[in-house]
Amino acid sequence: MNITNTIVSSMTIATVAASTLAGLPNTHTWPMEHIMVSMDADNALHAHVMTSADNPVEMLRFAGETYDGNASALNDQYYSDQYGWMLDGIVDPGMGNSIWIEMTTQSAGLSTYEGGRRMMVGMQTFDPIFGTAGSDLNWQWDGMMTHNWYSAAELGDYEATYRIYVGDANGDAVAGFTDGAVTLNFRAVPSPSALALLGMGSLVATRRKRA
Ligand SMILES: [Cu+2]
Repeated sequence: MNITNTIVSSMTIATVAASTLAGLPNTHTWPMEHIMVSMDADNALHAHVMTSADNPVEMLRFAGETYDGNASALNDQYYSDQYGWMLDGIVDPGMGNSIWIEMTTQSAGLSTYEGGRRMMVGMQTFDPIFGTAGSDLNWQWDGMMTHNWYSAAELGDYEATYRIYVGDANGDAVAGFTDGAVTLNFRAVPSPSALALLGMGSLVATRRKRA
C-alpha cells in the first residue's frame, strides 16, 4: 500500500465513522466550557465563564448532516453545545424553588435548544428555549450539568446575556436572593473539518501527480 492509498483509506474510515453518528448532532467536537454558578453567604448568585468577546465559543456547520426529531433545527446551522451550566459549590435555592435562567438580551439570529449531559445526547429534548421559536425567555435549570445547543444560520459573532435567579415552580422570583448575570459569546466559523478535508484532498492530488 503506497502513501496515496493509505490517505484515501483513512479518509474512508473517517467518513464511515461520521455517518454512523448521523441523526444526532456532534457533541464532542468541542471541549466543555462551563458556566460556573455559585451562591455566596448573602444568598447572591454569581456566574463565571472563561470566555469573552475576544475568546468566544466557536459554532461549526457540518454540511450534509441531518439530525433526527427536534434536533433537525440544527440542520445546516452553525452550532455548538460547548457551554454547560454547572453548579459551583453549595447552592441552596430553598425547598420547592430552583435556579432559573432568563435571557435578557441576545444577538439577532442566535437560537437555543435544550440539551443536557453530553454523554446522553440521544435523551435530550432539543426543545427551543430562551425565546427561540416563541418559547419562554426563562428556563428552569435542574442544577445538573446542562449543555444547551446554540445555533445560527450565518457566520459572525453573537452574544447572549442572562439573568440568573431563584424562582418558584412557576419561575416567579423568590424574595431573599440577589440575581446573578452572565454573558456568553459565540463565533460561527467555517468548519475546520471541511478545511482539513480540502487539505487532505490537495495532498492526495499532489501525490497522484508525482506517481
Ligand atoms: Cu459539562
